[in-house]
Amino acid sequence: MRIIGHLDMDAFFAAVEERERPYLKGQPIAVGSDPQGGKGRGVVATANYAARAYGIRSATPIQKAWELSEAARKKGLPPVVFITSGFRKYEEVSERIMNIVARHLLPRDVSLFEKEPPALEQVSVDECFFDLSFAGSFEKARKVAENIKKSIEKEERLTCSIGIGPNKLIAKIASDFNKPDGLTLVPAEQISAFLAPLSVRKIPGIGPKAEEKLKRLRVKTIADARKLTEEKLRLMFGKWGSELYKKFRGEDNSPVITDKPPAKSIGEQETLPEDSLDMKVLLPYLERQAQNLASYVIKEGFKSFRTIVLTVRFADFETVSRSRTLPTPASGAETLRRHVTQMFFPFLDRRENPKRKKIRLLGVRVEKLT
Ligand code: TTP
Ligand code: MG
Repeated sequence: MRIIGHLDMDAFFAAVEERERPYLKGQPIAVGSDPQGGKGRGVVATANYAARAYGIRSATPIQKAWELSEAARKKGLPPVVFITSGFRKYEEVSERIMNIVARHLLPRDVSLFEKEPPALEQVSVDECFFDLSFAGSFEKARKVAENIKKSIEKEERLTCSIGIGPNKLIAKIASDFNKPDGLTLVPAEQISAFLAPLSVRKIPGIGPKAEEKLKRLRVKTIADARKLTEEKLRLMFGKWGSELYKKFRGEDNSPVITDKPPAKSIGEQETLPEDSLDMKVLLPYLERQAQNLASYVIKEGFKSFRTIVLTVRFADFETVSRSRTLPTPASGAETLRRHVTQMFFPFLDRRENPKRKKIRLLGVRVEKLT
């Protein structure tokens, strides 16, 4: 039995900005180009759910978004906070999310080694398909999905929505079904009832034009669309009509195309039980990670590493990585520990931590393995 999952982050860019600025909690936020007091050009990349209540969403012209915000302000509602996007940052968060998902698809020890690529296909910055067939049943797949959601919540303080179905088509429609923070399962026997009341627009590929064409035949829901014969659909849409005929019935055989395995690296990261800036608390964590990592390197059949990456996440979720590439390959727990500690000290003072923020997570990774 195939069990496929689809994950999509909720209001992704906006949620990343919101978590980094606690004072924005609950405020309407639009991420995109600069509105320049209503004269700006460009569009909104995304809006959080509070700003969507004002009618602002992805691709809304920024000028229009500004007007909607002003209109809300005149009604006594909070104006929209406009944030210009930092795509680089979202890519980094995206990568960490994909790693979290991947981790849950593999036995614990194997995931650490990034050995076999997990059956995960990233399809955009904030969404991916993954194969959950290994779980064996929908109920067990639900457990895995719940754990993925919990890990993302705990490690990234972000919410996502997950759909689970017998194929990619159903998984994708299901993840969108109960946003934000949803988890929707649609086993094979429920496909027909699940799809029936939905708008034809929920079928990926059906945009405003196809919707309009169908509307002329008084077809609005997928149940309506199922009354059309395959021949009729082919007349209307050409070859694509046959695909649509299947999609209206929830049929889809497309495979999860496993992404290329990531570059060889081995890493560990750990969220501390409590935020801290106390060297006596933090150093033992790093030392233990260095120790573990050095033995994983050997266990994985490598002799040496050349690049060491230290990741520090502060209490406010700002995340900084510093790497050091050695002139020659090195090995051993003691060497690793020494470098990691040296790299870490600046985070305890002005050099890397001028605001003396507490630390929430520490991670160490080694690369250029030979
Ligand atoms: P989406 O997943 O479509 O949107 P979203 O995550 O913001 O909100 P939802 O809760 O409905 O999933 O897109 C993911 C990110 O991609 C989004 O945060 C910003 C970016 N994006 C654009 O830059 N332009 C666009 O037109 C769209 C649709 C998305
Ligand atoms: Mg999304």
